[in-house]
Amino acid sequence: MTADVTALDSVTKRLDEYRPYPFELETVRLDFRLDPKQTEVRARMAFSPKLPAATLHLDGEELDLVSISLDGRRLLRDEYKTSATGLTIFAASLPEQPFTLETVVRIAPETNTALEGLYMSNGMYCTQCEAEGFRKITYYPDRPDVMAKFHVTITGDAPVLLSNGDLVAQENGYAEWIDPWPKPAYLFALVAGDLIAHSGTFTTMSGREVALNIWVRKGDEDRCEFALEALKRSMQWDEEVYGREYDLDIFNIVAVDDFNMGAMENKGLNIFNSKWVLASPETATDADYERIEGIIAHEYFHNWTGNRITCRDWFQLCLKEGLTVYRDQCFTRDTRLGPVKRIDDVIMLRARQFREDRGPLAHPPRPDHYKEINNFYTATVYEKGAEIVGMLRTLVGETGYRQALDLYFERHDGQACTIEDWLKVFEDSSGRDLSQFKRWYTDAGTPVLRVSEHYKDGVFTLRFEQETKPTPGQPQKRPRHIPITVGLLCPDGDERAPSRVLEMTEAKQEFTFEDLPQRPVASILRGFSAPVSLERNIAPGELAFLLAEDTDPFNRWEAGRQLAQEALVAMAQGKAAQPDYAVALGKLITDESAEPAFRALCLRLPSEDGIAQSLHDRGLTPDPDAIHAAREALATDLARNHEAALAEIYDAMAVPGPYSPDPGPAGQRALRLAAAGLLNRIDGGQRAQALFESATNMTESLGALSLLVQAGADEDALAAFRERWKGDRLVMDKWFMTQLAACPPEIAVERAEELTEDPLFTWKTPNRFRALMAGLSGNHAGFHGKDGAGYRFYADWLIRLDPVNPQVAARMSTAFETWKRYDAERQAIVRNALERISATQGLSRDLSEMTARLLA
Ligand code: 0A1
Ligand code: ZN
Repeated sequence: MTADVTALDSVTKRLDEYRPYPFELETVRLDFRLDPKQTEVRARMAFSPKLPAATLHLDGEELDLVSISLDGRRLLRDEYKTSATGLTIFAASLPEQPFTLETVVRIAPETNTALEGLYMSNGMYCTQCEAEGFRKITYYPDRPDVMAKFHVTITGDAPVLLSNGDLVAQENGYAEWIDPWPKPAYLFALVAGDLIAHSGTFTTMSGREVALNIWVRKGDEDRCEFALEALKRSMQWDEEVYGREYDLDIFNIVAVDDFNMGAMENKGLNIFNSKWVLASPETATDADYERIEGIIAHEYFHNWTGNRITCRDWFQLCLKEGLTVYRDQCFTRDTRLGPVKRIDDVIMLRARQFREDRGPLAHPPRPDHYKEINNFYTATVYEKGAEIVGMLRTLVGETGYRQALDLYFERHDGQACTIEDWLKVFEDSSGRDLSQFKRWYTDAGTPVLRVSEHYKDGVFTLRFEQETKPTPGQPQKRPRHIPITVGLLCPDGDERAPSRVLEMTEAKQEFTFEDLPQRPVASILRGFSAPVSLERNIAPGELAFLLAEDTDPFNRWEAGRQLAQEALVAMAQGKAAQPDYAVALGKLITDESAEPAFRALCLRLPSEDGIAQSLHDRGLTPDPDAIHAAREALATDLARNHEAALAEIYDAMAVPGPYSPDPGPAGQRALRLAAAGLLNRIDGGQRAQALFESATNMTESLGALSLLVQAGADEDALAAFRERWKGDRLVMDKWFMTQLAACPPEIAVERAEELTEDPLFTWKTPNRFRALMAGLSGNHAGFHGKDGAGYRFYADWLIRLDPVNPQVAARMSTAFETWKRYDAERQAIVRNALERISATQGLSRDLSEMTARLLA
């Protein structure tokens, strides 16, 4: 073994090395004296030894230790040691009985640009502790299986001082908070600043009144109402659907501009990226509204799935995340248009998780090793984790699911759990054996499910074969337990056999349907009942039939998507596309019995990245320019073929009256914009221009701007938009992103370079950095331009951001995860760029783990 590998290996954490913490920590008292340069944190921890003669290790990073004492006695220098990662008190200095350890440390929130631990954003103090940020606040056993009751005092020069739990005392510049629920340190939060609350109340199912506050910067208070109402709907839904009641008298949400992720479920004090709280018709799109509601729900639902029942260690992250995403998805399905939400979720899953599963970053939903846990807040842990919960529900049924969840809450409330605990409640409540099913958690990769159909003498047979390609560290794959929901349709469109769940457990397996006088058309994997890649030899005519007739809305949409995908794959190889898609789509778009939102989805062409993946899956090397040209050509064809119908839709779908983010009007706007998007190719940008000038809400304004950008007719519009919104950080993020994502690929990199010179490109703010970089990487043919300028530009900025904010830099490096799909010249440039990042002096653990995995 080389020295290098040993060095890296010493930071690898492994699931099988888990050991319980040798001390019980019952209570912790934290006293903060806030100061931007020198915040003092006094921590008093009541420990009881669980094992004899154990040393006490506390995690701690970048802390300035002022004093340490045990049961009131100052510890001597030879009784403990500090290192870059923590503080160890030797066993000989520890009593066998319970004891209190008190430490005082100093930290500097003002210079904390990594936004982990205690930091400052626009003069406000704020914390982010998940996953391992608490160790940057004080010495502590910073691991989720150590759960303690927190009592916090805050002294500081700020009108609002917040922490978890209930407020027990308050005076000028001082506040005291007690959280009665034991919690791991990652759920700790503190906020202090000049904030203003938008408030309300919620009465729980047992009649308790909970005070609700959304804390924002002055000037933002009129953009909180939607989030507040979404919170109330979430609280109500969790009571009705899961029987879960809120457990404190107050629930606070704080919006912060500088935040590494979307939001954080700290107990009783959720902290949100302001992007996912603030909404007004003029500044937020329909999609923003829906997402805000979903994230508010997600963080609130964590109170039970994450906080009351937490994770034993970070390998179990998808225990809380998969389940909570599943819960927020169901909430949105219940409160908006269920089938449309399901389709949106699958589009996302394929775009992000399937892509991850096929590349060098593939990992199981429950990984068994990592170097930096922050790199595992992924689509696999979140979205695939949610799909696994959905499959469990399909397997045990509606009632079985509720029974399992009731048992989960009853058995594990107050505990730090594992995936094994989770599966056990399903086994115990349903009597089923889930040992094979567990592979969904432990094995990486998306199974390919091949199916062939046979019909003879009234018997219809489906023969399935499953195969999962090797993924990093897992060369051999075992068959999974796959629930496949299938329905059969008569040629006249009637349901022949209603949906039935086939349970596949073997590598090859067949299922028969009897007494069928005619060969049926099978609708397979209804509702996307398992996260697999279905391969089926199906005639375009049958797909067109399913698109027109399937009673399962997901598969109806899926048939259209497949037709489009086939057409695009053919065109990207210079072949002619079959006309079926255009014809079938023509019928659907004028079908007024279908929801506008559903029709809008059907009009959305597969993404260029998706087409590239599809070509790669067929053993071909994707050419980004050819893919872009194919997609443009298909869009133009559709516009020409259906010009009259699209124009009619465009006019009919105008929504009169005041703006509402409700699914009805939002769906109409989506359909209208989808029609405009196609027509934009042939109307010389006329509609886009008119819409841009007349728009009264951000959905239309941004939609129209994006079309103008795409048509290359954007100069005035971009300038006008910038002028109007330059003072609004959230809207300006959209301005940066949209013009890069939508512009002609040949100008994307140059434009990105210019935009980095814009004084509004405050690159240390994660939202702004992400807007620009994700805009560029979202422009498939632009980012993957042959000359490699996109790759070099992107790598340069990751190198620049890394010392400032390693988490965001590492996360953004996933733009490179598909590099091995492309030709040798492109690969050579990417390799070079990745090697350059990886050779950078002082590179963070976050980004160096990512580049090593990307290069492997
Ligand atoms: N638990 C949060 C996500 C989150 C994770 C890490 C963070 O900082 C590194 C912040 C938020 C959620 O699922 O919403
Ligand atoms: Zn979450």
